[in-house]
Amino acid sequence: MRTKQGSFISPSDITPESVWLGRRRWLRQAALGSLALGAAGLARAADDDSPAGPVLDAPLDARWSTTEKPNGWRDITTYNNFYEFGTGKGDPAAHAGRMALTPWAVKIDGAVQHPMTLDLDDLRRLAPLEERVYRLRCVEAWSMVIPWIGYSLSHLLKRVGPTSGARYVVFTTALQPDVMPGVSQGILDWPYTEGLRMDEAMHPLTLLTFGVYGRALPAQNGAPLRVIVPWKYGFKSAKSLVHIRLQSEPPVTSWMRAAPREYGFYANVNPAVPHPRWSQATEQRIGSGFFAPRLQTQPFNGYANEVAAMYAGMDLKQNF
Ligand SMILES: Nc1nc2c(c(=O)[nH]1)N[C@H]1C(S)=C(S)[C@@H](COP(=O)(O)O)O[C@H]1N2
Ligand SMILES: [Mo]
Repeated sequence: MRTKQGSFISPSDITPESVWLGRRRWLRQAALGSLALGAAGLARAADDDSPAGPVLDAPLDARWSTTEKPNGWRDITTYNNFYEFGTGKGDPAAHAGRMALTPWAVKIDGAVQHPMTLDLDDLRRLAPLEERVYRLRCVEAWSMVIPWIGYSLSHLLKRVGPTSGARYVVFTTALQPDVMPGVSQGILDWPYTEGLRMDEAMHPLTLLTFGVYGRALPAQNGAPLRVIVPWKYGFKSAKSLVHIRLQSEPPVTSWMRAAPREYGFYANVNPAVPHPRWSQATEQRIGSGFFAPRLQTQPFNGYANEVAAMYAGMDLKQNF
């Protein structure tokens, strides 16, 4: 067990790294197999579990990765929340492919010395890409294990030079109403916005994410780039980013406005604070099979050793 996180995962949750590496090798072989088989192989690849799309490979960063068995590509790319495309779990996979992804630019401004607008190539080159295998815990009480590719958001934030007024970071998602059937249904105040305190945004676990499973992010997972904050409920991990703003005031995010009686700004995973309509004590690991027992949800989604110090002195039952 090389990672700190291992210390609070129960042994039955753990898949030895050799099995995980074996899976990666297996997936590569499966991809080669479909090349050798030509069109027949590609047709089969469409309904098997092989990663697809442009290759975006990066070395595994074991320091920040769990050794739990990752979900398959199919789970990760067909069971999604991306309300811009509808509220059904299959809606993002059905509709997000129509999003216009090129050209793509992200504006970074506000309380910074060097406001800038960067295109996707600039952003990808800004720091070395790493593979980070993280748990994702949705507020709806399901979870997955996902091998993301990206780098710590802190690299980008350091580049723009935060000023002393930079206490919060606000993320804004792309808004393309013509191709986003969920936008005209109301649901949230669009565009989707999320936010972090500056120290949370600078934490090495907070990942500016460009890929998954060795491929560029599929549209439904937030192409071409998103943020992943693994110790918070999944809704904090905003997709398809177009704007990152540093500011002194705490933002009111889309979900805070839409559901003020549910979770607040922090939204740290906390099994002790139930949702108004359901418990958060346990979670269903997607893909584990209908009869698999639910897992105990861990404080901070199992990242307490890494992040709990940021909340010292805060009442986590109030400031959720
Ligand atoms: N723009 C945007 N980002 C979003 C969402 C959304 O509806 N719109 N849903 C969030 C929720 S609730 C979750 S659980 C995760 C899901 O990410 P995934 O579909 O890649 O697993 O994305 C988050 N980011
Ligand atoms: Mo979620």
